[in-house]
Amino acid sequence: MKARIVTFLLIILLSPVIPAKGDDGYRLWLRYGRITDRAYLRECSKRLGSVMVNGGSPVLEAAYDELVTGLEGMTGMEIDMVHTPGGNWTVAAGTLQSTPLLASLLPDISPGSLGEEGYVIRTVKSGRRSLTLIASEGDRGVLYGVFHLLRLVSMQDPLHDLSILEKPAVTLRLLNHWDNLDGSVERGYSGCSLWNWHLLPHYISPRYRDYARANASIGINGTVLTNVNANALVLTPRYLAGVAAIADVMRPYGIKVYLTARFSAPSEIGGLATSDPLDAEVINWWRDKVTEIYTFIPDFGGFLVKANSEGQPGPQDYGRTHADGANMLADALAPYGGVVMWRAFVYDNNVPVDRAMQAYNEFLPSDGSFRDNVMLQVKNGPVDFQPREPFHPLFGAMKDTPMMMEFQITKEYLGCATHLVFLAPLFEEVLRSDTYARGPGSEVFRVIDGSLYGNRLTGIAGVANTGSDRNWTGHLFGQANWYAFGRMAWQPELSSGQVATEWIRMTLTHDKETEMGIKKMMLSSREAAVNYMTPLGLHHIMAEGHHWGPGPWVDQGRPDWTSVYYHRADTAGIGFDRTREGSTGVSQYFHPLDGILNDPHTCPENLLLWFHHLPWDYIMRSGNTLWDELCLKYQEGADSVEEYASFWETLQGEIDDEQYEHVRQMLVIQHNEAIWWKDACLLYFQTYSHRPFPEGVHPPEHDLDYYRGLKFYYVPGI
Ligand code: BDP
Repeated sequence: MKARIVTFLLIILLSPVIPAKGDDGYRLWLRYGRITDRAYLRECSKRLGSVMVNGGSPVLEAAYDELVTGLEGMTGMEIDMVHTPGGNWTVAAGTLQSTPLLASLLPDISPGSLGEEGYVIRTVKSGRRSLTLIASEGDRGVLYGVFHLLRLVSMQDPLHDLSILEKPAVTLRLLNHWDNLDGSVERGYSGCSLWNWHLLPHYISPRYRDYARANASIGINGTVLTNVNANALVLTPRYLAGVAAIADVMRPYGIKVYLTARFSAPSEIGGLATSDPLDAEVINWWRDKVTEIYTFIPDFGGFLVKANSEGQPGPQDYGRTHADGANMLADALAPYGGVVMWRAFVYDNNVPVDRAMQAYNEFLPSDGSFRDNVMLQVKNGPVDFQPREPFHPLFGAMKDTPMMMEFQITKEYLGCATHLVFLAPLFEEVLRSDTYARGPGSEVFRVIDGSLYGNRLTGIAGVANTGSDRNWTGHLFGQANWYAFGRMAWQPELSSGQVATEWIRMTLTHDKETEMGIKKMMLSSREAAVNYMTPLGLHHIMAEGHHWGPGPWVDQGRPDWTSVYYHRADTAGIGFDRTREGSTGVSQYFHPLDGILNDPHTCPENLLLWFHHLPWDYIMRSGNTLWDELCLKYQEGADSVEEYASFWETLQGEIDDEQYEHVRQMLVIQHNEAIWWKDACLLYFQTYSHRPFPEGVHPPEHDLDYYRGLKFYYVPGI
């Protein structure tokens, strides 16, 4: 004990007071860097010096290991592990069942109130001792509680009077990897896939465990390993052995593994003449395949399916419905407790209906016809992960089908991994949108957490932005989006500001002023991107194919993949008329929202051109004409990035050198690209508006032909 105090004092005296140098970002928000605040260190030493551990499951082992590693890293203390409840400990972490002492110290926690994943963290007095307790009814809850305590320490939050009770609001909190078996990642901008199928199952990269730790620390409890544009080969034994090896690493961190199921697999790898979901042989094939999968992975989570969407096979190829397809797979999985996440991202160029309306039209009639273990996974907006979209009208409309939210963490349409765009405000905006499905207060998050219609199954998925880059996400601030997704999946009502604060303190700095500056930048960054890419409700005007950079002129090929389909600019004005006189898209929303959106004077201006085609001289609330407002928004977006770049330069020496320099260079790229977006879009739209740029808008650097002529051959992500 004495030796520990001496070491501790030495560490305090020798602790560096300058920021660490050369952080390559690998450790994410789990840096566990040495705390330099001496008063806080004293508090840690008083309260967290010895941990009572009890129970030896792999999940509890992972929890204890993390607790000790984290505390030792942050405080420099050597943590005592005490194995007997009667010993001299200050922290206890365990389940109420396996550690009766915990139950006796927490008499108000009644059985069933926390569940497998919920936990309490509480400071209690026992005689003269002040104890910190982490307790759950399940091992995973203990793990989450441990990560919560580590977060508090990492943020240097007070530790003396803790009274925390947390339970996840959503049951399935999943990452969706769009990773291919060849190691590429569709719409991935941070290197190659994390999964090395060539070496699996024999070589287990240490990254797999660190990936699991990072996810567990933010409450993510499932991962879909493969691309929605699926490859049936992953269902063959050679790959299933690899899936099993990954699942073994994930399991102690409470993470289940899922796969995408290619609907034509029975014909492709099973040798059957058909993949018709009502064919007896096909039904048997899937049943056997699922049984085989569970012999490899006993806790396999289930299938994510993209069917009859963008050329993928599906039940409609055989004249069957989405429900026929989903239910057939669900029946095969049901005996093992697996689920089907059936994607609603369907649209057909041959259907002469506004693309934004097609998924609603397709799925609403099938509400109530899915098996209990099927969820409909719906993108946040009705088109495709644009910088801003209204929420998808299926949220609230499907009363008898559990709806799973799909966000895109990888920034396919928001500057790839090059732009600093914090997505929490986007997640928050969508989750808090009121659907009015059961009157005011029927927010999207209440659909997702099941409280609106009393759904038993609840879920939220994020298309991952992780890859083989050393810092996992390409841009350092991409880590914040992974972090935000997990935290908001656990608690959809969490604010973007809270999430930003946590991430900044855990990743970058504890200096208040620096923190406030970075937070301000993060919280405004999504709006900045909307402004320099698609202001006032514009959407889908990016370059075709790779989607990098502007392409408002794209007018060739499949119409619903062009830009002109969406912006509809002409000499009369701009915007997509989705009013009752137009495509009638507004009518898919509940009353009174339909009416609010239908009228340009009540429609939120940030969605104006999503719902309305308006004349160039339409007068905006600011008093500007629509044309002037559009130009000024583009300029505002580019100016915001210039401000971020200047602000960042003030941080030299305030944060880690490597982090500083990485972001500094990225912001220079982002600023150039923001100007590129502004110039290209404004020059193009000017060919219709025939109006000059208003005062305050910087003249474009090149002419329109220059921007139209830019060609890029090797953009990442395709
Ligand atoms: C689009 C992507 C495409 C995906 C598709 C999907 O461009 O790569 O396959 O979404 O979600 O945004 O299925």
